[in-house]
Amino acid sequence: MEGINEPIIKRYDKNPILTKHDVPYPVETVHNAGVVKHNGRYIMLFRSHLRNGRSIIGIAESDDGLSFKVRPEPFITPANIEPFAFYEEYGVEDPRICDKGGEYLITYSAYSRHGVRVVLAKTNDFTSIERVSLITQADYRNVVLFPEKINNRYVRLDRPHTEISPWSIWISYSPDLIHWGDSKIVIKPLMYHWDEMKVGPGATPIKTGKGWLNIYHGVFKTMGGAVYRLGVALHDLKDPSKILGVADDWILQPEDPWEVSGYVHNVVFCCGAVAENDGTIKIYWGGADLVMCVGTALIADLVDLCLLNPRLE
Ligand code: BMA
Repeated sequence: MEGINEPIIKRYDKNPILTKHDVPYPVETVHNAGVVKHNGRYIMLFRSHLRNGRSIIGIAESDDGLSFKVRPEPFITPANIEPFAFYEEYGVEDPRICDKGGEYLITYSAYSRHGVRVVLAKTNDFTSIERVSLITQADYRNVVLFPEKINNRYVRLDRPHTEISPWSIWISYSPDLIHWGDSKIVIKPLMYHWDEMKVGPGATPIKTGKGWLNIYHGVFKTMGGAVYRLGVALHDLKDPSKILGVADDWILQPEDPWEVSGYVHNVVFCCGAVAENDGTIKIYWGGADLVMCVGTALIADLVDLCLLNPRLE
């Protein structure tokens, strides 16, 4: 019988699935990875800190989505061509991958003395990558692209920084993936709730029969520091600025030793999930900004959590 305290995400019993010891070049962390299925195999783009404290993005492959092998060379390192080099001086972080029907769009954070911006890049084969454009100004992170055009426009979620209110999830639209506008705030942190400090998009939105499933991260400040957890929200299929429900409960919190303690304590942070044909989803998260972990859930359970147990604003 399913226990009342069974978690909605079942952690893989061989977590963590990837650590710095699996990487054949010097890095200190392996975390915050985007994952996608390409030609039946799983491709993971993961962030690693170098020993200078700045980050690069490596690549790993897998047949089953659980056991990954890292390629000998990193996949994205700071650019040496302009205008990207200027804005990637301090490193590249937290990639998301969007499968646009065989072409893969990658969005990642670019750090420099001018702040953090988001770069859009693309690849067809995960052997080479072409940078397309810087698609935000400074002080944006966590851009996730919807995998299809909606009402003839590209759609994204992102998370601008502000000093005035808690950091929130916004939606924007584009005719060409380069020029973005019509922006609107869609999910705010809720006071005295597990995500009260800030929220941000996590995985590329997953299309379900009942709406777009958005796996996001939320942060709560405690006397022991901030705690990063994962939550879910459901966006209307035809108008994703319309929220059908934000689940009241988190779906994952730091519990395993490598989530509770590491490079940054008490962090589970998601940049990617893969929906399988059998109704399950593999959710990938960085544990304590140090290692990569995976777990599975039923997509229907996550959707129900949004619709049947929504938080009250
Ligand atoms: C956020 C980002 C993430 C990181 C998280 C926890 O602000 O920097 O890349 O995983 O903090 O440290």
